[in-house]
Amino acid sequence: MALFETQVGIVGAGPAGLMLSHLLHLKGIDSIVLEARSRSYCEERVRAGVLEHTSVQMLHDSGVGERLDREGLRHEGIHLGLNGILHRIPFVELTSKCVTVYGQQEVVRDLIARRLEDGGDLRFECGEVSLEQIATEKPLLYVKNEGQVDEIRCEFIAGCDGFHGVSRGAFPKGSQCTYERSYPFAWLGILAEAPPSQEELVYMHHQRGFALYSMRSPQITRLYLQCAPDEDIAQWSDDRIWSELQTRLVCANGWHPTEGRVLQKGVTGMRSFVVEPLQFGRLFLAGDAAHIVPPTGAKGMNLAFADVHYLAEALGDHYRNGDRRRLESYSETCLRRIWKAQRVSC
Ligand code: RFL
Repeated sequence: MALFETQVGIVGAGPAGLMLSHLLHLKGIDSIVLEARSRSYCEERVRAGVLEHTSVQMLHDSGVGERLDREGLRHEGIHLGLNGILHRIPFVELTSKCVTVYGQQEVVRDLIARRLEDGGDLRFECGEVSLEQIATEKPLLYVKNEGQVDEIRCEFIAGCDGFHGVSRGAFPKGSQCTYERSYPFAWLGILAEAPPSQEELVYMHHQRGFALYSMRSPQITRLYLQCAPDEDIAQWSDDRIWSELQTRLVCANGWHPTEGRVLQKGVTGMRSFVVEPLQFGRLFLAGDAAHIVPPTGAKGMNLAFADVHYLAEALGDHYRNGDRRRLESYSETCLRRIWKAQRVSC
C-alpha cells in the first residue's frame, strides 16, 4: 500500500473539482484530485456552454480567463419565441450583466492545463475510490487500481464526483434528505458543424414541443428538441432531426437554423435533484454530486462554481486563522442559491 497526505482530497475532475483545486492552490492549500476517467475523456465531454457573469468573473479573477476572453461569445440577451415571433430579453439593459458562451470542455481543458502548470496533483484513471472515517479529523481516501491500494490521508474531502459518484453514498444512512423530481419529457440534443445564423439563444415554444437554438463557437451550433423521456435515438436520422428543428424553430420573419453535419446526438433526461445537507463531518459535497438542475436554465456548471467558491473561501478561513464559521454554514449558504436555481430551471 502506498501512503499519501494532503490537506484536501478531491474526488472528481469536472468543473467543480478542478476549480476547487485551483482556488485552493491560490490560497496555498494543497489538494490531490482523483478522477475515474482519462484526461482526454474529461477534456472532450461536451455538456454545458453558458457561463453566467459570476462564473466568468471567477475564471478571470483566478487567472484562467485568457482563452475565454479570446474565444468566448458574449451574449447580452436571449430570445423567447412564441408562435414564430421572437421576443428579446435584454439582459444587460435589465441587469447590467451578460452571459458568455464557452464550452464546458474548454473550461475543463483550461483548468487542467493550469493545474498541471502549477504542479497540481491530478490523478486520472485512478481506479476505484472509497471514502472512510469522514466523521473524524483525519478522513481517508482509498484508491484501488489493479491490485494496488493507495491510502490518502486528508484533512478534508470534497466530493465533486457528479451525480453518479461515490461521495454522496459515504454519508451515513439517515443523515441526508433527498428531494427529487423527474419531468415527463427529455431533450434530444445535437451538436452540429454549422456556423450560428442567430447571435443569441432562441428558446422556442411550439405546439409540437419546445426547441432550443444555441451555439458553442463561431463554427458549432447546439440544438435541442423536446421529446419523450424514453425516446429511442435510433429512430431519429439526421434528416428527421433537421426537419423537426426547422418546423419548430422557423420564424415569421423567415429566420430558420442553418443545417450542417451532425457531430453528436443524444437524449438528456430532465430531473431536479437536491440533497440536504451538503456536509457531514469533514466531507463536503459540491456541484452535481449534491444537486442536478434540468438544463433549461443553463445553471448546472454555474452552481458548481458557486459551491466551490464558498468552499474554497471557507477552507481559506480555516487554514488562515482557524475560523470555522463559513465551513459550518457552507451547506446553508449553498442551498439558498441551489433552491433558487432549481425554481428558475423548473
Ligand atoms: P461533473 O462534470 O459530472 O464531474 C464529475 C467528475 O467526477 C468523476 N467521477 C469520479 N471520479 C473518481 N471516482 C469516482 N467514483 C467518480 N465518479 C465520477 C467524473 O468522471 C467527472 O469527471 O460534475 P461537476 O464538476 O459538479 O460539474 C457539473 C456540470 O458538469 C453540470 O452541472 C453541467 O454540465 C450541467 N449543464 C449545464 N450547466 C450550465 O451551467 N450551463 C449549461 O448550458 C448546461 N448545459 C448541462 C447542459 C448538462 C447537460 N447534460 C448532459 C446533463 C447541457 C446538458 C445536455
